[in-house]
Formats: sequence, C-alpha cells, structure tokens
Amino acid sequence: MNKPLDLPELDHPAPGAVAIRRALLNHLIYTVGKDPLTATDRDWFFASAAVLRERMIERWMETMRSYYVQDRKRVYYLSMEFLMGRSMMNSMLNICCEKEFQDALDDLADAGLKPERLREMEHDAALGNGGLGRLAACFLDSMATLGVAGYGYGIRYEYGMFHQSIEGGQQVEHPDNWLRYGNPWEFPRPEVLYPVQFHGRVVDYVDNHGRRHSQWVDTSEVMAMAYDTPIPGYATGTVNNMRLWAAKSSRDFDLNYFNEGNYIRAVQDKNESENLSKVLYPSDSTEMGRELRLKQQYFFVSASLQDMLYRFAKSNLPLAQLPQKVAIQLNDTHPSIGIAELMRILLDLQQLDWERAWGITVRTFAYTNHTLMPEALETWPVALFERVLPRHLQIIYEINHRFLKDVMHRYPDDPSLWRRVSLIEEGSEKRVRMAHLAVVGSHRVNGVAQIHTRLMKETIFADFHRLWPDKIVNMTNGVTQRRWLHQANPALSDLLSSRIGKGWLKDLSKLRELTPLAQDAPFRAAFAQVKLANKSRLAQLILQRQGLEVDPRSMFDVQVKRIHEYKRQLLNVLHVITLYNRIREGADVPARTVIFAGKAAPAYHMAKLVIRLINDVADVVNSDVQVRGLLKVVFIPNYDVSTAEVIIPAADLSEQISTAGTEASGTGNMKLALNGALTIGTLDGANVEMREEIGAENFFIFGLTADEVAAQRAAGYNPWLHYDNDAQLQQVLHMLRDGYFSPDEPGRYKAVFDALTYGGDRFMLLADYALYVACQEAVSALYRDPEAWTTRAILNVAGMGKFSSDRAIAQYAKGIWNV
Ligand code: 26V
Repeated sequence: MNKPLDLPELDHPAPGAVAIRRALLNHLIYTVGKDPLTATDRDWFFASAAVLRERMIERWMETMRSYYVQDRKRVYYLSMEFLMGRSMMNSMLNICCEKEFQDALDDLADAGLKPERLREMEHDAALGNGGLGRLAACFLDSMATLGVAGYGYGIRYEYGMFHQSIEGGQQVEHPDNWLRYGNPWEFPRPEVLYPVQFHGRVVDYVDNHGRRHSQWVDTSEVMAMAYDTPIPGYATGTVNNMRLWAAKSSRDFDLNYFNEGNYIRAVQDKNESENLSKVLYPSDSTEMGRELRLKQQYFFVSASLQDMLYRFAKSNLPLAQLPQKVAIQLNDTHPSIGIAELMRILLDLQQLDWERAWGITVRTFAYTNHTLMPEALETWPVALFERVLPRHLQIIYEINHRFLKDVMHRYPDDPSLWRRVSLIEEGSEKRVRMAHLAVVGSHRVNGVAQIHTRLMKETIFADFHRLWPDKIVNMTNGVTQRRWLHQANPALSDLLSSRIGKGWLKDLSKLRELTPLAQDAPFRAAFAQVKLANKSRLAQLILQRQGLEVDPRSMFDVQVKRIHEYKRQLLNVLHVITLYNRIREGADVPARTVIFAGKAAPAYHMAKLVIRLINDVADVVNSDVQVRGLLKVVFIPNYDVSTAEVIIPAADLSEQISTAGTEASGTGNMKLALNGALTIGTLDGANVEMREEIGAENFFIFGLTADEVAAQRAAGYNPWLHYDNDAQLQQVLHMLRDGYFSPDEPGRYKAVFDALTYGGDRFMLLADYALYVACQEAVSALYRDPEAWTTRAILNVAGMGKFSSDRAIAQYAKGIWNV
C-alpha cells in the first residue's frame, strides 16, 4: 500500500505543474478507477496518458478542421509498418509541458509514484520489423512538425513484432500481446467501417451506350474498422492522424449462417475473417507468396482508398482534380496493389475511361524503394492473385499490355527489353512483379540514399530509367532528432542546448554551430562525462538483463540492427575472435565491450545461427581469464525501439559494415552518429553522405566500394584466395569449423565456415576481413587518446544536421507531393 497522499498544493507551484498534478489524480480516480492508495505504476502510466491525450484532442480536431476548411492537399503515407515505440515522452514534449509534467510526476513521488518506472509501463507499439517501419514513424513526426497535411495509413496488428528471448544461446520467439492492458493513445471508430472484398469473379456487361464494363461479383467480404492515433508535431499546434485498420467480420456474411441456424459456424467464420489483422509478418526479406500477406495488403489499401475518396468527395471537385488534392506515397511495394485498386474504382465504379483513369492514378501515386536485394522484391504467383483478386489481375494485365505496346513502339528491335520490363515474370510459374507495377503506376520513384538511388538507376530499374529519365529521384533518409537525441539522450540534449540554444530541435542544421566547441576543453570534458553516464546506464541494463558486468570505461563497440547476412554481423564476429586471439597472445589493446542486438526472421536459419554464435563466443570470451578484462561480448535480447533508446546514447563506436551496395540507407547509422558515436563502416547507404558531411578524417571507412564489389563478382569472386593468403583469417575460420566455441557440439558452426568458403561467400566477408581488422586497429589507437576521440565524436554530432527526417520530409513535400 502506498503512503497517504498529501493533497494540498505544491510548495513551489509552477502553474502548469499544479494543474497537471490535479489532472493526474483526477484521471487516476475517474478514468483508471483506482484509489491513489493502491495505484500501481501501470495505473499511474494510464492516468498520465489520459492527461496527455486530453490535451491533444482539441488541437487534433482543430488541425483536421483547418485542413478541411482550407481544402489542403492531403498526403497519404501508406505503410504496412509503423514502428512507433512508446508515445508518452513524445506527447509530453510535443503537446505540452515536458518540464511541468516531470515536476508534477516528481511531486507525486511521495504517493508511491516512480517516474522512471512509470515510463517503462508503456508497452512499445512494435508494428514494424526494422528500418522501413521506423522510418514511417519518424516521417509522421516530421510531417506533423512541418505542418504537412499527412496521414499515416496502416494495419492495427493485434500482435506486433515478436518478443525475442535467448535460451541456451538461441533466439526464441514469443507473441507480442501489446494490447493486453489496452492502448491509451488510440480512438476506436466503430462507425468508420468499410467493406473489403476478396475472391469472387468478374462479369462483363455492355451499358445503354454500348460501352463495355466489368464488375467484380460474388465476393466474400471483410469489414475494416478504423482506429485513430493522434500524431502531435513539435512546438506547433498541428496534430495529425494515423489511421490503422482492424479486420471485423462482415455482418452480411454471418447472417447466411444464422439464417440456416448454424450459430457456431457463424461465430467461427467471424474469427477467421478477423485473423487478417492478427499478426505482423516478422520477416523483412524473402518468405513471400503467403496468401494471408497479400490479403493484408489489399485489406488496408482498399479501406484507405475508400476513406481518402470519401474525404475527397466532400470537396465536390471532379475526380480529374484528384492529383491536385491527394498524394499517395507507397512505402515500398507492399501497398502497390493500390494502383490497380484506384484503377478499378475509377473504371468499374466511377465509369471513367481508361486513359483518364490512368492519368489520374499515375499522377497521384509515388513509390519509395527500400531494397535492392532480389529476394526482398515482392512477386506474387499469378494463380494466387487470380483467386484472391481476380479483377485486379485483369487490370494489371491491361496495364501491362498498354505499357508493353508503348515499349515495343519505342524499342521495336529489343524483345529482351520487353521481357525484362514486363509486369509479369514468365517461367514455370508466372508471377506478378509488384516493383514493376509500382514504377509504371507512379509519377515519381525514389531511393533512400544517393548511392542507393544511383544503383537503382544502374541495376534493378535501369530499363525504366532509360524509358523515363526523370522518374527516379533521391530522397536521403533522416531520423527525428526529437526522439533520437532529445528524448533518448536528455543529458546530451541539455549540454548542446546550453551552448547553441534549442533551435536544433526544429532545425537540425544548427548542429554545425558545435564545430568550434570540439576545440573547447571544458566542453569536451562535459561531453565525455555525458557519454560515460549513458554507458553506465547501459551497463546497468546489461547487468539486470543478463547478469553480466561490463566496464563503462571500456570502448562500447555497438552493432544493433536486424540480423541479416548482408549486414555482416558475422564479419564483426570474425574481428572479435581475431581480437580474442591477439589478446591471448599478450597484445595490449584498449578494453572493448562488443555489443550486439537484433532479431532474426523466425525462418532465417543462417541469421539464427549467427545469434547463437555470438552467444557462444560471448560465453568463451567472457569467462577466459587470459583475456584480462580487455574484451567482453554481449548480446542484448529483444532489440526494439525502447532498447535502442538506451543503447544508442551509450555507443562509442557504430558498426555499419554491410557489403557495399546492399544497405539501401540505414538509419541506425544516423542515430548513433547523432549521439556522438564514431562510425566504422563501408561506403554503403547513407554512410557515404554522412562521411561527406562529417569529414573523412572523422570517419573510419574500409573495404571494397560498391563498384569494386560488382566488378569482383562479375570477374568471379573467389574467397579461397583470401583464405589461402591470410594465416590469421585461417586461424579464426578453423576455430569456427572445429568447434572451438561449441565444444559440446563441434560441428555446430561448420555451416558458417562452408558458407564463407565452399559456398562462395556471397557477401564477401573474406575480401573485406583484413581491411576491417586494420581499420579496427586505427579505431583502437584513437581510443587510447580520449581527447582526440572526444574531439571527433563532437565533430560527428556537428556534422549530422542533414540527417533529420524534417529535411527529408521537406524534400518529399517539394519534389514529389507538391505541397
Ligand atoms: C520486405 C518484406 C518481404 C516479404 C516479407 C515481409 C517484408 C517486410 C518488409 C520488407 C522490406 C524490407 C525493406 C527494408 O526494411 N529496408 C530498409 O529500409 C530502411 C529505410 O529506408 C533503410 O534504411 C534500410 O537500409 C533498408 O534495409
């Protein structure tokens, strides 16, 4: 039982804090229904959320009303994923009263409330896999902050990204029941309900004017119900909306069974249709062709388009004006069925002719590509499409027919070009190429970093680039500095603001003003102090979660991201083992703590094996007395947004070591540098542009360039050449092969050895190994000079001004959306 509350007013009442304190108590009692005497941390969290959301609602309504009154052009960001994380601190910062709220919470401490514990009561909204989903969340924040009339549209998954535990060194997945205690930020809209059709067949008919039409009939139906979440902008009145759809059974459908008296069957069926929004697919590569996933895509796209067109209809404008009033951004190909769906609506329901409908569609849609990896480019079997969305397949065939006619007209002598650009992949099993649909059906296609956009033009979309030289543009990614610097790293935020003011919260380019401070010894000392404190906080978390002690004075060498072969966590492990061998041979190196975190797709065996290897290596290294405390290895389980917010501010070294040409952009690289980590990386993704901004002398680059990777592959890359010529590398690989780290099962990592040698080393780890190890030596040498290290860390922060999602959104607004 908590101590009785001293209900009289505060001693030094900031007027805001007093009101908030009163509101907190009110909501605890009247909304949560709890006596302050018995309230738990969770009860206080729900009371806090109620206070915050109450203060958002008026501005939210005001924003929506003003968009309507001004008839603003709307931007619809369609995404299968929104990786929002927690919202409480964000609402506090953006909506009201960060300081007063903290004061009010602190003041309630004697009522048993612990502000730190309370924050942790909020469950992450983990409705995304990784980079693509988190980018969508940063973009919503920036659209609201910049006053763009932007709406996020997606799926309200009942289960988000799985929870990862490590058992016996291996990843085990657990369902993420994030709604168990309720979601205080969402507003269910049971009246905003749209039917979504599936299956059925297409009938053709001729109207009174002799025109041919198609109609999609005998479909089965699922209802999409809206849930709205307010998205507050920073230091602006704007509060935008994120609308997520949940599947509900359609009442019509059930009635048939009810009429037959089959009550149980009716309820069973209800369950089945509600499965559509049950769970997020936890893979961000391969594993395509699942019917449920295609249905999820069409489900949310269909509901979203109905909703947009309903809103557009209120303006009483002709449909020809749609592109002037609506921009639809496709976050990867996942929602690209929207192109065929808008065509269906314009043709079959609005009876427009093809040319008009197509002109409207292309000028409305734009598509963002997030990966060049062939196995992550979506294709669907034609047979599956035909069964689930027969009318859409017809429309896609018609789009393809007209498109190819045009291509044949322009390139009559190049049949291999026709085959390459076709929306249909021919072969033993015909498939629909969603990326081709997205490119053909959009007026702009963008990559997410300069090098990625260049490679899109040169490789996967080279043919389309020749057809439409102005269609592909670059929009380098960014992250929101409000969450990733101010909230995650309050001490650094305060330090920076004390020297350059708070302007950087709205204009990150202001960070340049830090440049001279790199030469200021007291500032350096303060900066180093903040980093050390953040490392101590992370050390605490590691001690709590794994019972492992790490030294905050050692170099925190961090690789946090999804586990993927192309991201090369395994290259990092090869370096760790190299370092381990050298230390055992007596080398004197600065102490390092090598920290990994990340989830593997449940069916991605090699990625899971890498997780197990990291844990096995950690067991050996961390318990070897010969290591003399110079090396520790940690795998932090369940990497999610909230864990990232603790790890990233504590990093000294950021590992961004993907094979050049494979990582589209990366955004963790940005978050880490923004928090004063130095990067060791390849010339891949946004690393290239970060180095330009930060200065090559403050950035550790190694390895083959993307062009060199391509050239070596073309010439026939042979990993054995590197193996044969490098004794140190051989030693490391043999330790893996021979079970040094898995004495209980010596063959456990044979598959790893084989992949890097006999298997051809697809991601060219062996080609970059020696260069990486040498670069790591330069890193260690610099770490021995703390003043020089801190100088460079400050210059990293100073150079990160470009990488705000505010800048990215401003560029989309001007270059794609025309708002
Ligand atoms: C693909 C698939 C394939 C089918 C199964 C489900 C699924 C889910 C997601 C994806 C797309 C993954 C693409 C992705 O996340 N790309 C990342 O996007 C980031 C934001 O642009 C970028 O920083 C990363 O470099 C890029 O890997």
